[in-house]
This record gives sequence, structure tokens and C-alpha cells, in this order.
Amino acid sequence: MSPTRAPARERHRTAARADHASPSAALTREQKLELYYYMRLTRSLEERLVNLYRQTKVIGGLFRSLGQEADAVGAAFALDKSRNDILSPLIRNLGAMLVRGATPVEVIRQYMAKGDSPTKGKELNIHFGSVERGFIGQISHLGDMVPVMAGVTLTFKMRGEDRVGLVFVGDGATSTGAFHEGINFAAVQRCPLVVVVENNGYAYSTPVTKQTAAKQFIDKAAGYGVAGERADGNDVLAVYDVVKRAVERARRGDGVTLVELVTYRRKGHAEHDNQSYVPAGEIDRWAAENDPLDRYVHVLRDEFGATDAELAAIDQRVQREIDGATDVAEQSPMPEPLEALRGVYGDIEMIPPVWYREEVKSAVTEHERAEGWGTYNG
Ligand SMILES: Cc1ncc(C[n+]2csc(CCOP(=O)(O)OP(=O)(O)O)c2C)c(N)n1
Ligand SMILES: [Mg+2]
Repeated sequence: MSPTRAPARERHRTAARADHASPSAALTREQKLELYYYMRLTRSLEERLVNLYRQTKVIGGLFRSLGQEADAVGAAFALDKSRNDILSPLIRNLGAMLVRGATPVEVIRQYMAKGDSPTKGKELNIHFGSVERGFIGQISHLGDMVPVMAGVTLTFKMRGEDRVGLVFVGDGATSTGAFHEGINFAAVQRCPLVVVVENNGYAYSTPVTKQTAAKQFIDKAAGYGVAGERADGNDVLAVYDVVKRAVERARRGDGVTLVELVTYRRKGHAEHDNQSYVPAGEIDRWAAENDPLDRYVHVLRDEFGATDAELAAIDQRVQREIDGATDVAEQSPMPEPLEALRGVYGDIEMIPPVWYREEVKSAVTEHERAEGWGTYNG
């Protein structure tokens, strides 16, 4: 069964733009085009990664956010860079990392496990962070970033810093103990935290109807005593509006908001997943009726007067940037073996390691077994 039917485009477009006091009404034309740029960059960069994956140049799995670009980009856009707000992304949030300044070359190097990638081959895909740029590295274990971000935002409060944190979790992650403990703690402490639940219909092969008996994820907000708001995750301006309101609520000291973004995962959990568990026609329907990029192109053209030439220029810029990044990343070296020891627990001064028995010749030239074993020592 389809967890959430593709909403009618018209209904959501009207809803998003009916309120002239909504935060997105204050976005400049340039910012509105920037939202398009980041969504297009996310999609095209992932498409390039698929090409590299099929050439066996990607090490490990490939995780797509096809159809979810609006929620990652719109949510990250609602944070304030100048105030050093911070977010914690998951594998579907490449768009959020790009908004915060992650670069295509870093992402491609990381997927190829290159020696000059952000984690120098020690981690893969988009598992990397940059505190300076306002995104922290993700822990794979579902839900664990909620208590981490509760702690991060508690430090903002204790230090009197005017900063807000945002944590992304999937529908599946809401079923973990870590999610419950983290959001409860943040709620009690009135941390300046926005918890974004990306309801994309599935957690691997488990549909939302088998994940929770709640009708919608924001119903859980009442149990924690926090605000809850739900929005169409495929409408980038609606996402921006709902998250911006939550960010403002956090900044003025009113604590946590649980934001549910309704979207749809059009690809499998990762590239190897053939989605055989998805009912026939569901993916095609979302692609045809509710693609976040198609929808936003219509809004930009019909409501904000963007021209085809303007949009084509952005597409070309994205293509150029990705082509350039691919060429650079392909030239990058693989990591040196010793790199595996650096930056793990801290960079202590290292003496050259002694490889296996290198300095202990006697052990290989003479027997090292107990006499009693009676082994030949010739
Ligand atoms: C505690 C825990 N259990 C299982 C996994 C394996 N796992 C990784 S992602 C995933 C599905 C996540 O679904 P959801 O939270 O809805 O996020 P989505 O992939 O849909 O973005 C699972 C089961 C894990 N990482 N952590
Ligand atoms: Mg999910």
C-alpha cells in the first residue's frame, strides 16, 4: 500500500503560497534561484556518482536522494550561516551538505575513497563532517544523531550562544530508543533543536504503515511536549517555511519542534536494492506527479518569472562544476596504508611502525615453539 499518496500539485502550491507572511515570501529572487541550483546540483551529482558506480569506481554503496532533494535543500537553507547554526545530515541529505558548503569534488573523492578525500579513505559516501561549515559527521546507527544534537544544542544554550541545531532522521529512525531518549531530553532541556523526520515512505523495505501505528509522525510531538508541524517535503518553499518557523521558535527560546516532511524515496535503500517490495506503479506515479525539481521549475517560471535561459544557465553551471570535479577526483591518489592510523583517536606523534616481525629475525630464522611441542628445528 502506498504510505502517502502523491499530493495534487495544485493544492500544495496554493497552500505554500497562500500566506504572504510566510518566511519564503521574504526570499530574494537570487535566493529562489539558488534553491533551484542546489536541488539541481544534488540530483546531477548523484547521477554522476551512479555513472562512476557502474564503472566500479565507487567503493561501497551508493545512496540516492532522488525525489527528496527539496527537503534536504529547503531545510538547510532555513538555517543561518552567519550565526553558525549547525545541522547533522544523513545519507539522503547530500543537498543539505551542499547548501552548507560541501563541494562536489569532496563528495566524489569520498565516494571513491581517495587519499585526499575528507576522511582519507577511512569512511565512504557522505559520511564526513565540517564543523567550520556547520555540518557534522553522521553516525550510521539510526536515531543516534538525535541525542548527539541534543547535546550540541545544549552547549549552545549553556554558553548563551545564539545558535540553532537541526537533525535529520528518517521514518525508520523514529522507532529507535535513541530517537526517543534524544528528543525527550532536548524537549525537557528546551534545547534550540529542530528535529526533521523525513517521511519518505520506507525504511529499507519496511513501509511506514508497518513502522508505526501513529497516523502521522507529528502526532508523536504531543507525547514529548514539543511543537509539531508537517509539510509537503517535495515543495521546497513549503519546506523552507516550516523549517524556518521551527528555527525561529528555537532561537527565541521556545525549544524543540518536530517537523515531518512528507516525501518519497524513488530509489532503493541503496543502488543494489531492486525495490521488489514496492507496489507496481507507485514510483512512476511519484515521478510523474510529484517531482520536486519539476514542481519548482513551474513555480519559478509561473510565479517568479524565471526564464528558460536563466534556468538553462544554472543547469550548465552545474554540469560544468560536476565535470570539473570528476576530472580532479579521478586524478586523486588512493590513500597510503599508514593513513589508516591517522586521525582516528587523535594525532599523536607516531614512530615508524615495525611491520610484522621485521626487527625480530630470530623468530623467523629459528623455531619459536616450546620444546615440548617437538617440532622440527632444522
Ligand atoms: C540501529 C540501526 N538499525 C539498523 C540499521 C540498518 N539501516 C541503515 S539505514 C536503514 C533504514 C533507514 O530508514 P529510514 O530511517 O526511514 O531512513 P531512509 O533510508 O528512508 O532515509 C536501516 C534499517 C542501522 N543503521 N541502525
Ligand atoms: Mg525512510
